[in-house]
Amino acid sequence: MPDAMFCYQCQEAMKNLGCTTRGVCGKTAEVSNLQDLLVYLLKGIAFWGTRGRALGVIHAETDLFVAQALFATITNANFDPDRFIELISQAVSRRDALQEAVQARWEQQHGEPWADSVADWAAWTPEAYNLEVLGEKSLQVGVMADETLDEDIRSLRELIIYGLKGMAAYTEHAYVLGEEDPELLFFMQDMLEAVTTADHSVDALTAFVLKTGAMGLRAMALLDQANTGTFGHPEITQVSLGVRPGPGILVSGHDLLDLDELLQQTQGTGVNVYTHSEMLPAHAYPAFKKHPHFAGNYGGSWWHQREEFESFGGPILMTTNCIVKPKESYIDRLFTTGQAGYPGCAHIPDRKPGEQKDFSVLIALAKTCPDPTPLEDKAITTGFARQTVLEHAGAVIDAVNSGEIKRFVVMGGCDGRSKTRQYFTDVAETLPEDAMILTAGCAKYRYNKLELGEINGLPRVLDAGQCNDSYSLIRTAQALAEAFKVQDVNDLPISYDIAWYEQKAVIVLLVLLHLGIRKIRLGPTLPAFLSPNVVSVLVRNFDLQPTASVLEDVTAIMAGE
Ligand code: FSO
Ligand code: SF4
Repeated sequence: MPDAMFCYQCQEAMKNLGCTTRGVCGKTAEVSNLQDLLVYLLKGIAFWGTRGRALGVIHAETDLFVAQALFATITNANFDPDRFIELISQAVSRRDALQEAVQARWEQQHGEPWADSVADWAAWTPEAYNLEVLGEKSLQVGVMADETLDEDIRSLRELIIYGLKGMAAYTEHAYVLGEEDPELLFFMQDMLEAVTTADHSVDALTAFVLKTGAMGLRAMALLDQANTGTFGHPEITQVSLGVRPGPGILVSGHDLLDLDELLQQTQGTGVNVYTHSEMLPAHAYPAFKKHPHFAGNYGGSWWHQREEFESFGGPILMTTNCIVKPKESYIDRLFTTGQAGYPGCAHIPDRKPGEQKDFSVLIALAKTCPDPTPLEDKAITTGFARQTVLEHAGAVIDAVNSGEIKRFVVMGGCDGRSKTRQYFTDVAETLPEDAMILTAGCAKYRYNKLELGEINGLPRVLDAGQCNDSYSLIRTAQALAEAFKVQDVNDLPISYDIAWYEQKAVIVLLVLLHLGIRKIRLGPTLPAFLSPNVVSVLVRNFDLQPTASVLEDVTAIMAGE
């Protein structure tokens, strides 16, 4: 396979233009191109899926497969070419089964064979599932394959696809916990079909972007229901950052069911369980807190993992993104599961019906490993999801009325490697003491270990949870709007200073735009996939703005600008 690729789906895209030979994330050209081909074939499933629905043909497993496959292509989730070859092969066979059923139903209903033309993505079948054949095709189907495509159309199409990827991740997490919403799966295919439709104008695609935000909100609500319904509502919780004597397993990513099963399987084994990065908020759930061996959080956000996984010393489980190229020193202790994957790392297989995943190999390995090396010795507070905030609504409202809280600043999103992300630490430190920070996602690690004090007994940084728990922040804003009898959420004393990295942050952004939230600051850079005209539309309609200097932004935020 050649070394040419094109990917600009995340904030770390090379020179904020795009990665063209190898991803800054470590993704090879080979994997990037296979991901392009997989998305191309998902459009083929959408071709038949959308037509099938009109005829009453629904393949529910294939609908979910589309979400899982989209999830596998998000930044830093899966680097394994073999996994993508397998997904491509599944996509083709599922697509062909759907095609057969749709055409048969058509003939049954119309009394004549299907005669409509069929797009290449809905029909192309490789002669073999190997890198040579798939690689050659993949070069014809990527983001830049059609050089003549209008740049605004390309930009809006990709914005929709990246939003769908984030939505797919959230939807899949909800499905794993038994919360289902087929409309979300149908919508993903409607949009995959829409982005292949040549006559959709800029205006039509812009409307689809906002519809994607609306459905993103629905996906986040579904996941919130799944998480809180299964594990209880998060409670205010002090999480230790230190280590205990005894071996441990470190869990990263977002999948709470994986954590749940691991906690059950490690019970009474003498092996402690620690969280890393986005798994930190799990400590706030009643179902997990009850385990005495759920020991604490180890380290910081995802991109510190090369040092932290090394010093942890024991097995590490990556349940989703964000994976960084592992060092030799720990690659044989690094395990992936679900949609995550890395060549050379052992993968824990999916659950068999009615059974848990089998984590015994990690537990056995942990017992042979040294105890984790301590990194720091303090505690941080999490658990300010919607229920907790509502329980403390009185204190919050009193503090606003008395002037103790002048402004809320939503600083959710992702962390990343760029030095310019120091901006978010500096903003948190520079905001005056009457500003309360609401956060969710791994962006919080830029300031959640600072001593920023309290307001009216509440910490100045209220951590709602993982990036998907931005849903809680939205519910908090809506509750404040109700309490202060404000019609338009933009009239609340809330500002948005969002850090983004990958496609889950893209769907969160689209959700905020769908809710009509204006004056969002987005950093550390605007997405490379937004064309200048698309940026202008977002600026004109939503006052979206790139982050500027810390002082400029803090001054403007406190002035409500
Ligand atoms: Fe972070 Fe990675 Fe949660 Fe993302 S660990 S960057 S937006 O995967 O999903 O916040
Ligand atoms: Fe580059 Fe980001 Fe794409 Fe990785 S995901 S190849 S860093 S744009």
